[in-house]
Amino acid sequence: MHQEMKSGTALIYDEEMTRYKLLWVDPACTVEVPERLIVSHAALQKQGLAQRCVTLPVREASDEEILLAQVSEYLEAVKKTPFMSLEDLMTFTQQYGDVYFHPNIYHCAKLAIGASLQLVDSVMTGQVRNGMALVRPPGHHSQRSAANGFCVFNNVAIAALYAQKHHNVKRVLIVDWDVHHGQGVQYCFEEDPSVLYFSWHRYEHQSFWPNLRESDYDSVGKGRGAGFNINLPWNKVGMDRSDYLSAFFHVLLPVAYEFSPELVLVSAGFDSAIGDPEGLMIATPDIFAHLTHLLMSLAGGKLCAILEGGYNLTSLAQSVCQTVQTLLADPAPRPSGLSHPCKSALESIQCVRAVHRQYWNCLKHTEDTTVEPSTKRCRQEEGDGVLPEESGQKKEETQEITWPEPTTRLAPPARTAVAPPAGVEDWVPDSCLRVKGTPLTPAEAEERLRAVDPKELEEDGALQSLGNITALLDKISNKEVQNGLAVVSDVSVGMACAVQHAVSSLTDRVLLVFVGHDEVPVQVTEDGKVLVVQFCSKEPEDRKTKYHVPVCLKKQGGSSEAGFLHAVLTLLLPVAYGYDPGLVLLAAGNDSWVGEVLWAQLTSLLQSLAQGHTLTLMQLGCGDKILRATACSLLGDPVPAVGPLEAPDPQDVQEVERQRRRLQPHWGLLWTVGPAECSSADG
Ligand code: X5A
Ligand code: ZN
Repeated sequence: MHQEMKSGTALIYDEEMTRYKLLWVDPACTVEVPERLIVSHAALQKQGLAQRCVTLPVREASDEEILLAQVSEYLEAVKKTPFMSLEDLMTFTQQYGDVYFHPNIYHCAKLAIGASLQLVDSVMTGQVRNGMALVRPPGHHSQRSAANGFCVFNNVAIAALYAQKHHNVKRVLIVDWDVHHGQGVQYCFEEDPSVLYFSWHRYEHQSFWPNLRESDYDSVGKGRGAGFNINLPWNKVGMDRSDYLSAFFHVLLPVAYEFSPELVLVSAGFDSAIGDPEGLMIATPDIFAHLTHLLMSLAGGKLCAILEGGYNLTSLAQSVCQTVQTLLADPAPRPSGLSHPCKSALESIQCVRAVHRQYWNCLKHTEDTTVEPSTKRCRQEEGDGVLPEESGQKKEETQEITWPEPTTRLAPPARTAVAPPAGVEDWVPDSCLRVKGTPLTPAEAEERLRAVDPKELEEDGALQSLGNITALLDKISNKEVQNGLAVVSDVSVGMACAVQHAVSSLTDRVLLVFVGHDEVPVQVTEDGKVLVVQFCSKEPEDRKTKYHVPVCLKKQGGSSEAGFLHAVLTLLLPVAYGYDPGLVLLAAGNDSWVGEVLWAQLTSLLQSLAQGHTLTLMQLGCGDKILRATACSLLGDPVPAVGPLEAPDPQDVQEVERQRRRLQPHWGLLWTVGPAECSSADG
């Protein structure tokens, strides 16, 4: 109830947009079929997802709206297409690349924009939290006066400009995860620092469509817009989930947080998923749950996904469902079996980080490698006739490629259970389930907590706290609730108890994230049952194992937020995704310095793991504000944006980088340069 009311998800679709198709033979355009929308919408209905969304009607965009990103000569020309003969349509089409016209496409193109603007309106007015528009024709290849790549008008570019004009939005982030470069979007905002455009795309050293020099990583924007265009070219096919996640952890997310958008638009093309005949990538549809989730913590959750490409009907429908189900705040599937990005992906990631380090504080520390445009490098490599190392693993042929259907994502009947201390519960949101456990007996407590000084259990409420923790974990274990929050008299004792109980009855992998200076009362062993990430300001004793990640950050100053986020995005998340816990335990000690905004961010981001199974432990007396923020984040409410970040403290960054280097041999998602270091291979 809570979730559907407070964080509604809009779904915008109209069958009318299926009513145009290719009327002649053109091999370049055969994949762009009406069924793309039909199967996507049918899958959403079949899974009961469409019914959970707020259905909004489409509308036609006005001339004025279209002209936000197109010139009037072009608009006037397209206006004539409904009245053209087949022959005239073919002739008209020929002046553009890889696109086709149809008597009804102008109408559909106006609806595609109108759908996108309806979505922006509903999100910006707060009618819903987020949403998706299922549209045809797509938009990101459309240029001011040209159709291109199945696109007539630039839906996403117009949506961004419309949001700025009508909703006073200052900064818009456009994430283009379609497998093609949205060059039309790049051209539109090249000189505009108020719109940050990120695109990854199949490139293969410029040999893949649209074969543009300016799709390479060294196109960073122009003039005042320098730094606000981020291209991540994929120079091989066969990119997988680890490649995509690394791009998010080490390029997009740090920059996006620093930029601090007020609205996130996603050019949501699913030709970057497995089975697609255009992309030839191998990331399974579940990856879109994670990409979506990771973006939902930005801009106060204001996210509009607008369909672009996606040509394998099975993969497309599954990917659309993964995206919408995540927008609806259902728990993401566990990110199992991740490894490390491939050599070619690492090279691209390293290059894009290097060219952007002069624009973004979060990238300042990256190696100042001199990088040549990848187009040049390719000719050298291929001139040799020697294929790069990994090319054997990345297969060109996709016939008969199959993958398991994504698992059903079931949300437990209740989202969040809270065990508040008796009498003090003003801060508990109504939709939380309240839980009171049976206090442990002293004998039970001692049995469970052999590592803890029994004196600590004599404290007021200690046994009740432990009973509450046990009760919450049991409810998570029984799938009665997704996550829980316990306010405890002693966080250290609570952590020890929770880890012990979770390992014995819930999962064989617990991720413990602790903010505080006390020693973590947990044995970190090489069997990997527990992985501890500790944020603190004084150097903890370094337990030299891959399962202990101390992050020593400075406590005060305006730059502490940036340092903390840097650690979360580039160290904690990559390790956590590689570890793939069955439970996340999040604990704030009584000396935690992390404020409620960052804490809510952390809580929100970590819910992409362990199917959302998170138990949070907070110190009694830590304050209603942070308790309420935590509970709301656990409930799946949008978390407040952090705000544009200052430069992180260099010492903080050094500490994170030190740990990153130490742990790289063990956690492949930490890598940002090739094992041999790609630049050394050139020179
Ligand atoms: C929206 C989109 C792809 C055009 C490919 C033409 N367009 N070869 O995915
Ligand atoms: Zn595409």
